Amino acid sequence: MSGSGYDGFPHEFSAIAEGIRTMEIRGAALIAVESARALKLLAGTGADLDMLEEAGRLLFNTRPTAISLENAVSSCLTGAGTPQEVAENADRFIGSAIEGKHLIGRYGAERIEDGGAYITHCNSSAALSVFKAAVDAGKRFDVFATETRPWRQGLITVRELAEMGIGTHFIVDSASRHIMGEMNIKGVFVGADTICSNGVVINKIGTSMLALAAHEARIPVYVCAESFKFSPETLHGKLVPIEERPISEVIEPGEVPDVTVHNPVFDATPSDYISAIITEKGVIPPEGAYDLIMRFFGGDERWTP
Ligand code: RUB
Repeated sequence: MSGSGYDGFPHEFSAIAEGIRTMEIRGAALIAVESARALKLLAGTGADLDMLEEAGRLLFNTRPTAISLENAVSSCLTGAGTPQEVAENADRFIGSAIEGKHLIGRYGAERIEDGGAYITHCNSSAALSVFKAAVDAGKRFDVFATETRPWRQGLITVRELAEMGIGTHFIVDSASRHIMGEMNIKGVFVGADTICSNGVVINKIGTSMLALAAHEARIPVYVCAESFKFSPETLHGKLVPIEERPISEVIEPGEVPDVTVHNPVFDATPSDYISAIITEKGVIPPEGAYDLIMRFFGGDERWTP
């Protein structure tokens, strides 16, 4: 990987950063946890604080939209006086991410009805933790997973759902509104990459259309997200950058000559279409995002468990 910005970094570190950039490692929680792990690995190789800071910058640049990654890196680096402290901060971040997912599952499972049917979009470990906790609580229900063009993360989701023994269904993205009516859908559960101070949720492209359809169909939309997916930067007006990925993910190169193809991979869902955000700190209305950011990020913009 010489010349790709990783020169001088050990392979264990660059493999993780490159895995995040190429989406071999994906999902807002996992890229955050893996970034913390990458910094811990680096700290263990004798890297000094300057190198760890540089590593943090390299990690930031792998995927621009998910604030989880930035919050993980700053949770490890901000205020750390030695590489050992970076490693300890990384362990703390990883531990609370695991615990957080468990709590989200528990709280979210309260919203799953025995015999109900639900929709999920993309592949969110937080949303899946809700379904898993509901199964563990003895509930039986069905989940419809959207394909999620263009990366088709829905295929990962249906495998995970089926493994849990849930009645699993696969639909193309555009079938969502039809299925809501036909299948008596009781709720939509999605994840988040970034949650803004005004309660707007940034998640996989198509989430806003799904939430709009659910709003029109009077079906609740639940966003499942750890508190490290909230963005303190949005308090100061920053807009969330929406990642654009190669158009080769959408269409064969040259298939439609003279046509501009677009591939934005996230979108913004207005708070009006969100019934609740299920976090490890509790279930909050989207309007509660401001308070949560003030409480858990403090004045220094650093997420603390
Ligand atoms: C994944 C995606 C997920 C969120 C939440 O996008 O949008 O819904 O990241 O996931 P991509 P989780 O596949 O482009 O990374 O709940 O696992 O953090």
